[in-house]
Amino acid sequence: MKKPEERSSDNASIRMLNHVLECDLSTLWDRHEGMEPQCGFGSLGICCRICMMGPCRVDPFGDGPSEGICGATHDIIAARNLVRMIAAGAAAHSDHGRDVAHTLMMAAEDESCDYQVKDEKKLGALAAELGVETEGRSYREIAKDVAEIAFSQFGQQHGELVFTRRAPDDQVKRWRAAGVVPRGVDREIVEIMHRTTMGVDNDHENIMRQGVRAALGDGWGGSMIATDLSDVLFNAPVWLRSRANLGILKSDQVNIIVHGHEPNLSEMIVAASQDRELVELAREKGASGITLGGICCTANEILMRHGIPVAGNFLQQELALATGVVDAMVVDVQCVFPSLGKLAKCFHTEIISTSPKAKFPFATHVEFTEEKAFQTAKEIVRRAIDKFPQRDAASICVPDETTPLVAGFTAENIFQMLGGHYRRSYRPLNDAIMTGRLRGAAAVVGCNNPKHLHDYGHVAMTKELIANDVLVVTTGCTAVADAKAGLLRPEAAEEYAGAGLREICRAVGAPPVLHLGSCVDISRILVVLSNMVAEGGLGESIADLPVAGAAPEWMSEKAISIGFYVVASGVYTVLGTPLPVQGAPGLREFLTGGIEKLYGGKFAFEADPIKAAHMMIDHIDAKRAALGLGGPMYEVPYASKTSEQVVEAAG
Ligand code: SF4
Ligand code: MSK
Repeated sequence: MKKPEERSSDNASIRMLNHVLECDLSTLWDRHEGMEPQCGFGSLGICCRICMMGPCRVDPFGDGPSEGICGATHDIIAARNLVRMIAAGAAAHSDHGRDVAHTLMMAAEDESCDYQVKDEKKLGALAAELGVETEGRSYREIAKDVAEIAFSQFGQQHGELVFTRRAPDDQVKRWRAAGVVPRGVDREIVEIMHRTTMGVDNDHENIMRQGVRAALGDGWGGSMIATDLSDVLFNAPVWLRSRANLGILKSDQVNIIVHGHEPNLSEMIVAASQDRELVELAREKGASGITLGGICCTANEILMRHGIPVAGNFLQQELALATGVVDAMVVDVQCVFPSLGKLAKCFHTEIISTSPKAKFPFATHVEFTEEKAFQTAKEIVRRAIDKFPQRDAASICVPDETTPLVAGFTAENIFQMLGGHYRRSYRPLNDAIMTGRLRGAAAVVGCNNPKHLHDYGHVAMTKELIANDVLVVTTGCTAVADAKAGLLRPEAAEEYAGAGLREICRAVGAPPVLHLGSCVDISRILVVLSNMVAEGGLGESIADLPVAGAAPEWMSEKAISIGFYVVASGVYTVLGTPLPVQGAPGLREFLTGGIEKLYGGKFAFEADPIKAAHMMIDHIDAKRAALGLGGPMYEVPYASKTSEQVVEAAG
């Protein structure tokens, strides 16, 4: 069995892993080790169970069968499996977007609804972009039209998703040439399921074309709708300070953790946890107050808009329960372990499921409906308060670890931060890249995965990038890992950044790693990239920009969908765990090579985060050279081959 330090690089998690060992509790790390060796056919992507003539497994070494019973080859089998994963990931993000659109519609139609439009400025900007008439109309009428347009994007059968207009013309031309501009979010997902059923699409590149189309429907459709309409309803984020890690839980307070993804629920829990009557009730039960913390992306949603502290990321969900001070863990959808209910039985903690789409063993189900949102949120908080006196003092272990952070960046406010008060545009960012003060930018995003040392990949890669004057933007569980490691503090620029990035951070007071929100907020990164192209001087398309992406510890089907829409938007993307295509040479070759000709981006696979960071920097330097830009302004620790050539060429 691996030691705690071999499972996590995060001090609070190591402390908790020691504690769960002492208490003889099992976590996902134990289950992961018990599962080894994992199925090679599944890992390589060459097991097919699409029809019941099978399941079929084709041999990766050429000794056994080279075709399934129907004649499907390695490439066909792996491509079908992979696009079905894209379909699931895109569906998850997009269903989230649909729920937010539903909430906006309710807020528009019902004055007494618990949800109301909070950001009229963002609503106005969105209305103008979508061609919604605003003159002489109430914000409710405008919001209703915006919500209608958002709804239409899911079921649309023809045409192009409206937010694809945000992409640079050159990128859209590539999509049109490849026939992958998404028509409707749902349509592209359904077509994947049709094309991959037995005996339909049997050309791996053609199968992947539909995968790209559905993924673009996620990034430039469902996820973008989720982000923009959440901003309208709950306010666009602003920069704020908060803290991260399990030490935010307080032994003398009622502790509630919200875990999952959709802000419809978490926003109401935030309001209910601050309700005066409920805080008073908590005091009557002997607590000094109510602490709310988040796990996974719902943590990022309430951090970005309210500064609510983050309890942890994906692999910390069981460790949070093991502290013995979580009175209720409230979950909705996505990334929630089915193991939580069983583990919670060892403590006084109540696991409360809330979505009709997601029920869990040993959880109490309190169905959350937008129609009775605040009332239900109060009921949930009350349940947590009732649990407080039942804690077992002997089983309490709260690691004394929290780290300060700055979060709350968006495509709209990032340039204000980087441009300062007097240059509110993307010009300073582009200028910094053109002069070499910034070498480029990178998005480091994604989950945790027990196949990797918890958080190490995120943090090591991010430190290597910023040391080399690459500005990092982050979302999801990477953002939480970086927060815990102190990389979201402005002071981190002094401690870890190269001289060029440090100068910029000093001038504007920004951290060297900018937290842009949850996984659906990767759509904000697409808008940032489009704005950089529109600002001028860095090429005609996203594919020309000196930028790269990475997901060092990804695990989710959603991450596959994200990877595909990012690559198809022109970004070179390095994954810490390979896509399940290693047993399919033609498909692997296409995704790491040929796909670039179509869209400008491609995948690479590298488990070592430092090597992966260097691959990203090599790519960034190659893009700089292609734009005719010089090398980095200051000496940097990693000089890529390209940067040496650039320096030589510059004399
Ligand atoms: Fe086997 Fe073909 Fe059926 Fe897949 S679709 S299970 S490869 S027979
Ligand atoms: S929560 S999808 S583990 S980033 Fe978005 Fe974290 Fe990955 Fe879930």
